Amino acid sequence: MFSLRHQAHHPQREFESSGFQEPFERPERAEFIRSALAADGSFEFVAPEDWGVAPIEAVHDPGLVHFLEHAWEEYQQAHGPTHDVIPDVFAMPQLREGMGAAREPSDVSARLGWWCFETTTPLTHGTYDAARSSVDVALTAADLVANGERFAYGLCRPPGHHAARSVYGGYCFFNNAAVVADHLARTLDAKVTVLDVDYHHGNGTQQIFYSRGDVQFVSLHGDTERAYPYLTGHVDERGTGDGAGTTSNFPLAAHTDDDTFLDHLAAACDDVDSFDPDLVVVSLGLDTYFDDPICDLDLTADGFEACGRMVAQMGFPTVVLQEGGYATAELGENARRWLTGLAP
Ligand code: SP5
Ligand code: ZN
Repeated sequence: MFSLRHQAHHPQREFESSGFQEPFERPERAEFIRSALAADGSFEFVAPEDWGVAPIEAVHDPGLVHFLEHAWEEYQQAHGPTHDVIPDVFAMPQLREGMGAAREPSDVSARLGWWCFETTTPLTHGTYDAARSSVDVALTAADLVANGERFAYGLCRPPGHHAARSVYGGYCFFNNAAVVADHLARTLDAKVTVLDVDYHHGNGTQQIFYSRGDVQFVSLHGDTERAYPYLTGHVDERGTGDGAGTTSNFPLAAHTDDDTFLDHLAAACDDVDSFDPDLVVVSLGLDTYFDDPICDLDLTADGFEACGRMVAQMGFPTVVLQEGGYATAELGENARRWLTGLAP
């Protein structure tokens, strides 16, 4: 599943560590993956369908969806012309400590910091369309698996797992994996696992399902004591209420290699087996690669193939959705190897 509409999201720059830099999350990422899979010859490409906003609003605040649809235009009218739109003030709850909850501001600049939690995720003219297309790609892949395919891969861009119910960031706008997991759980009355192997903790997915018993969230990630997004991903986060025990986190040390990662993945798969889902959704980040420019794990292409093989061995119907991965030139080969391990 792949859509060219991702190209409409093309930020000029990312504001991080007190400076602007070339965005790491850029359109070529998806192009490299698409061309590597096409060159392989054993992948069948399917065009995505339009699923509308209803499945998105089942996991996200409709206010967030509405904001993302209109914010770029509103900002241009108020402060434009600009190519990228980035918040400059954040609605930290501490500002109103002891004064009751805040209300959503009316000013568009203030609303940016209400709906977005950080500075590296610009809105551009085409961001909303690209983010919608990414969800359509994910849901079309899920639909194939719901209809009997053992595996499908959604080449999602922009990625999704940092987007929580009511806030976007981390290069993510709509949480593709969460939309898919919720959609499958509801429409099939099924138990679904989201297995997140991106380098970064899938804070958004964890938040969306933290109190749900029908969707399990299992994540391997660089320990958030040192790694983005910092505030979630600890082993003692296990879920609450109906979701008690349905969240598992596996924080990893810097320079974790293939063998150690696979040991942790085996433990994660044990948790999945115990939950015994009807379907598995994989949040596939390839930023665990040794040469990723913004991460510090040491996986290789052979390791990725072994990961795909281990996930397939669990035996569940599986939807794989693309998340991060910033070693752009090697991204296609790494995705191809992971998927080849899954479905040789
Ligand atoms: C989907 C995905 O992989 N999102 C990743 C988002 C990472 N965002 C930037 C991390 C910023 C870490 N800043 C470290 C400062 C070191 N100078
Ligand atoms: Zn990541």
